[in-house]
Amino acid sequence: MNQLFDLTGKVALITGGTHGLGMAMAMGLGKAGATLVINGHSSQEKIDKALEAYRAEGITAHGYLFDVTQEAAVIDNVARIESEVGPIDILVNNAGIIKRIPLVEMSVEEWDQVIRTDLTGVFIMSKHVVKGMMERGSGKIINICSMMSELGRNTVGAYAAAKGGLKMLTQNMATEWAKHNIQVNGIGPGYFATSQTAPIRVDGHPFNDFIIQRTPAGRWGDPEDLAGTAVFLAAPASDFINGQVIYVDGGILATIGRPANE
Ligand code: GCO
Ligand code: CA
Repeated sequence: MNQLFDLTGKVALITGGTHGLGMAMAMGLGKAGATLVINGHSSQEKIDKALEAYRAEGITAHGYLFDVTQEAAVIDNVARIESEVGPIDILVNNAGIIKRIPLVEMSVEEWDQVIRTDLTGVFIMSKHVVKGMMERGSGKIINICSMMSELGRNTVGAYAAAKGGLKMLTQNMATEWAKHNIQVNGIGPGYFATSQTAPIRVDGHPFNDFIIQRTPAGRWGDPEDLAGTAVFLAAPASDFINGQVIYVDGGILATIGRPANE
């Protein structure tokens, strides 16, 4: 394989790598040669099922059950991973949640939960993984952003605040850590067919038609569409790229959209 995109011998930790976009990106990293470590927080069963899926593809994968918002658990599990699997070369901060509630109806508890998972969780994870990267003088951190890092949408205010914040956190991490040969970049997925978007993707749902109409490519993203960008940002090919968010969106951010009859 071209060395620019070769991840052989690298350890990649993907939070929320049990399903959806996290799994699709992790599959890409694994097929490029990385040893995978996936994190999940809901159940060991879900992790085991995911590990089976990776192993069925011939990918070496390990699973760890912990919550990225709990600092003590993060410290403990990062240490376990580094001693049981090896130093973490690549961290993909993918774990996230969404709540679709208008801001005037949203409780502070609901708001806090979204910010805590989607923004604070990335800070906690990165803070504890980057220390080893600094000592070794290399590392790749990929933060999973969103269309909502750039655009607003009714009902997703807390998510947009977190994902907009995550874009700036990405720039700030790059600012502080680039001198250690650590690259911190983001991926901003457009609208993808996953369980997260299932409630708004059902046939006949006005949002389903809206997204297809609003996306120049004329379709929802397939999770596999993200794998190439994940590999690129994890590989030597991107060693001088820092603090950028690459949007994988079928062209959504390139355009204002078009009238329904055009
Ligand atoms: C929504 C969607 C989005 C996407 C994605 C867009 O309700 O608008 O769920 O938030 O999941 O993050 O990039
Ligand atoms: Ca490197």
